[in-house]
Amino acid sequence: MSDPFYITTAISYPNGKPHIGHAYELIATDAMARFQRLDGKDVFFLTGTDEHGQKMQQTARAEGISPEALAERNSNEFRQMGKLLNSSNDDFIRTTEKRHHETVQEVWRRMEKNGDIYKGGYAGWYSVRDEAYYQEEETEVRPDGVRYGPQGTPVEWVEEESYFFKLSAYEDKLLKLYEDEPDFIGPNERRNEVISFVKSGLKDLSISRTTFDWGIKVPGDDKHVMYVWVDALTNYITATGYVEDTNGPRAKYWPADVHIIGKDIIRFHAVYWPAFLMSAGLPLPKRVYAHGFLLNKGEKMSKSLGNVVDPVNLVNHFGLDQVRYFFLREVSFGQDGSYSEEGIGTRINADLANGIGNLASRSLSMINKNCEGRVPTPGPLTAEDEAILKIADEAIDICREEMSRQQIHKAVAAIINIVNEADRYFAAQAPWVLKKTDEARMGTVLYVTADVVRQIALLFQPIMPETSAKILDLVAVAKEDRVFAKLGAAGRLQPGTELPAPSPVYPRYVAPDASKA
Ligand code: ME8
Repeated sequence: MSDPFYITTAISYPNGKPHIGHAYELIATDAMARFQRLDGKDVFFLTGTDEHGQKMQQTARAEGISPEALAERNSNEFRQMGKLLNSSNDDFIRTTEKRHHETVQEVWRRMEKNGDIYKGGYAGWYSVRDEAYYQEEETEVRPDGVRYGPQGTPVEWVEEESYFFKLSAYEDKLLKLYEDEPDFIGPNERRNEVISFVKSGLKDLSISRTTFDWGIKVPGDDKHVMYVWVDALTNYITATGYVEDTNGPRAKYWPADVHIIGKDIIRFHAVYWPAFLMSAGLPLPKRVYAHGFLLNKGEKMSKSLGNVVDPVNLVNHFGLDQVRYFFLREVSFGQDGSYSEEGIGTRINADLANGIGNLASRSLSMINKNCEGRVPTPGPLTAEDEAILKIADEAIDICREEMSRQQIHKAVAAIINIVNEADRYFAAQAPWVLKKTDEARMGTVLYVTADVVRQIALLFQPIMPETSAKILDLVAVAKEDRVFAKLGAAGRLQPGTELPAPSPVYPRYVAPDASKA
């Protein structure tokens, strides 16, 4: 039996259409899920939508529809985006589903039974948009006369009866968790940020609302709906069925190996979530990893700036794998990243068209013309042949190490390094010269290059699933051999195998303006 591996994205608010930040998170998480699958793990990959809360209710009211209808419509948009991006998620959870209501209410009852929930009154500066209360010193009144919270959203004074979670009782336990499990939070900047937040003292958390009703009801007190974060975070365990049955078919996936989220919600995942789970007596996820924010040409995306790029347009313009590649290569996963059309175009041409695309097409065209379209039979290998094969054969070790720490960009860089080395090898060996002087040697060089192309395509599958498959078709790799176990000597190309006529996989990107000129 292969080891289970459970990975999640945040669940998105469907109060609007998905934007490029959502697409980015899904692409990155998909690449990690695909990587582990190809590496032999039994993967469960979850994404979905976070459909309750005041913000949803307000947006729905503004549009003159019910929150159910709003959730349904936009949740479908998120599902569609997943299809468009070729996301390989195994499930898509909606917090309005019955299975989720049941799990959340059970988790609540367990926290209550453990003595961590009490009723009290709550008053404070509340941001509807952040769905969070802030302390007075975290807010400011701006020249427009409006008071704003730390995320730059307006806050209002709210007083209500509320249930509280005894978060203050978890300060030491959380600090011990961060110390005992140094990998619990990544990257390091976020870990430090969370530790200093917890060290500064934790207040009990208001976890129910009476001012609106679009949410999961508090067991035994119908006037209250649960605070949306108690509801939302629990989605990760709902989908495994672990709370209902620790022996159920998906229970083996809990605890999750890693929750992938954006840096703005690290506090919820690294402070509240483990505290809730400890209270309910449930196992904790192994890791929470926060990626950075995408900036459009260096500016924060915002609807008012009009630069919230629609992922559909981006994919239609550049191609899906090209977009996936760009974000995973260009942005250091864990840091903020900036993108622009020029930047994407340049990357596509440098790394894909001129890089792997060119290497594959030059070597495979030569095989097609000079080796009767069959994988040539290699002669004795030279030190140069051995050296380039070794680089390709061993790249998986680097990729595994980097992917285990969510350093996707470094894994991609290791694959691109093979392309660069192989280009150098190909140029130095000059098989087009050997064609006239030493055909047997030409065959060896083409064989070695084609096997390196095979390995590059195998490794690129998590990043660019569709185009990698095309390259693997060109080197006639059987479907069942497209796994990491076949990297290196285990899956070398078989001499004599017939290859299809090569066709280009990565066209050059020409900016629309330039093509008119
Ligand atoms: O926060 N760049 O939902 P959400 C990169 N429902 N990532 C971005 C981004 C950007 N510009 N904008 C948003 C929520 N994200 C909650 C999560 S989880 C139990 C509940 C990321 O739709 C953001 O950081 O506002 C988050 O990880 C995800 O997109 C969904 O954001």
